Amino acid sequence: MKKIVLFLFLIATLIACDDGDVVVTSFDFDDATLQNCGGPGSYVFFKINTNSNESLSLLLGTSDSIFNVADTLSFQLDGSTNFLNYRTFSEAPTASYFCNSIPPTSPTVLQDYIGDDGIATLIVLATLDDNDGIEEDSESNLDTDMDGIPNYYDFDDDGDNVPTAFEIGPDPENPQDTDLDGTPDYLDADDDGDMVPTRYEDTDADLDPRNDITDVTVGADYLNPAVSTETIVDEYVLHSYSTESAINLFLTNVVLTNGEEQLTQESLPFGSINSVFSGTVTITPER
Ligand SMILES: [Ca+2]
Ligand SMILES: [Ca+2]
Ligand SMILES: [Ca+2]
Ligand SMILES: [Ca+2]
Repeated sequence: MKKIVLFLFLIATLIACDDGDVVVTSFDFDDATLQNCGGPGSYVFFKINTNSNESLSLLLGTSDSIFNVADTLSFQLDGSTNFLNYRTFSEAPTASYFCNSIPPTSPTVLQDYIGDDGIATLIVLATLDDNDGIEEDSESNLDTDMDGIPNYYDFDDDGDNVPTAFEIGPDPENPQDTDLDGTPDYLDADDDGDMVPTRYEDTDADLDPRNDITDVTVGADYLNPAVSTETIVDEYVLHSYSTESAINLFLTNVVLTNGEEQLTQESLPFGSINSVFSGTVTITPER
């Protein structure tokens, strides 16, 4: 059995060979997981086939932050700023091989193909969420307060400076509607229906109407129709939302060169990573 395997292996080897040297290339990364490390100035993406001791790695030298905004980015492989490496090793490398700033001396590189022509395309998908307790359609650009932030990641949907999560009340299925006008507080710019917008029932103008209380037995003025003290506040409170990015990476028209040897790949899927970046964004919407 071993002999048959060896025989088939040699055939595969000889097919890949065009100048008489024995070139061992399986170039099989279908089951390998795409991994990444690095950041602006040196993004590294790599796949390791631990069975055949080979790796495919891509370096992108862009100084931009490429993961935090939904976009489709294209990079021309040029051999210096952006390049691909296909390597075979004496034994399988680990992630640290690609992620150390000083390249490790082991395992030994047996063959090193450099891809200095082709296009790397990176599709970045970003999921933005205000975590406000309301299920909102991320396909919809509905923007109730027209502050430029669609409801699905606007933590204050009606722009009254009282966060949605606070305005919903105890039961998200039946959000609170203080003035019973059919519009729940979190979408109502005048929660108590006293004709003074909630954002203006902010006597100390600290961008929080919740702490302006004339009658402690009723509560905050913005929920008390008997109090209609108006203070013009035309600023929005600081907004925050979470963002998580997924990527899909593929290469097209790649030419990998190792001396006289050349491997061409018209279409080379590199794989995807579900959570390549996550963070919190804070912004103050413009009025
Ligand atoms: Ca909005
Ligand atoms: Ca609000
Ligand atoms: Ca209402
Ligand atoms: Ca009021």
